[in-house]
Amino acid sequence: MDESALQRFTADGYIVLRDLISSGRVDDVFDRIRWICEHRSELRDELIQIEPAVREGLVQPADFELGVRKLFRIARHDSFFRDLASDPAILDVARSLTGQHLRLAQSMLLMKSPGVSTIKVWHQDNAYFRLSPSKVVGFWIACDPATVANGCMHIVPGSHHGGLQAHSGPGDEYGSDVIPDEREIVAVPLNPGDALVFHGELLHFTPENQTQFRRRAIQLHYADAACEAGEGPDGFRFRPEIEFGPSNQSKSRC
Ligand SMILES: O=C(O)CCC(=O)C(=O)O
Repeated sequence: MDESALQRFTADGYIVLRDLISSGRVDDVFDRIRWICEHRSELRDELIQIEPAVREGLVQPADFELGVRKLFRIARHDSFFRDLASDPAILDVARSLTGQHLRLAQSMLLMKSPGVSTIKVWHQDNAYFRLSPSKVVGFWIACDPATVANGCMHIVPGSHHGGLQAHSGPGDEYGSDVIPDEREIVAVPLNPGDALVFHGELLHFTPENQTQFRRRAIQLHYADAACEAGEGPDGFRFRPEIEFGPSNQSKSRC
């Protein structure tokens, strides 16, 4: 990472990296998601989150995959996503922003299908992890084109400087008690393969998908291995997935 990108990350709490993963790899991601959904009986239920409207029987999507909101801990459980999360290009950026000895704090597939999705409320990811010091960075990698209309990331530049805000609410509605002013908010549309790289205490939100097109994304969080986790919200337990030693050669599943 060059010095100017580092300075922008420090000041604004985010940078955008274009073409972090290739279009061929994005196609492989789609194939792998399909495969995982077809073999879902091999995944524990706690690793799949279904959209509330689908769970409650209000909407019936054309297939199972279109009703999935999130797949959790996917790099821990699937070798394809483990390889992706171990990509040296991603690890180099994560190391520049956190530390040499890293942990993959969390991996997720974020699906936001048409006709079923809801917003993800304003929050800071470190409100879940409670990592101290807050040397944690997220990569939100677009797989479909991510637009304002289909639910791209929205952020508040510089909000990481304010530290952790009070959060409350149940389950996936756990969010910041402070809602940002419209004028502070920046939408971050991305092309497939591009990544928003953001500080673990940057306030962010995604609106619902109002289009008929899919909006799939991968989210990976890395933290300095020396960070200590505090007590997160009810039902959330910090469980890192992979540990990466200071070189790209040493890696172990947590
Ligand atoms: O809807 C999204 O893609 C973002 C979700 C998110 O920020 C999260 O789950 O922490």
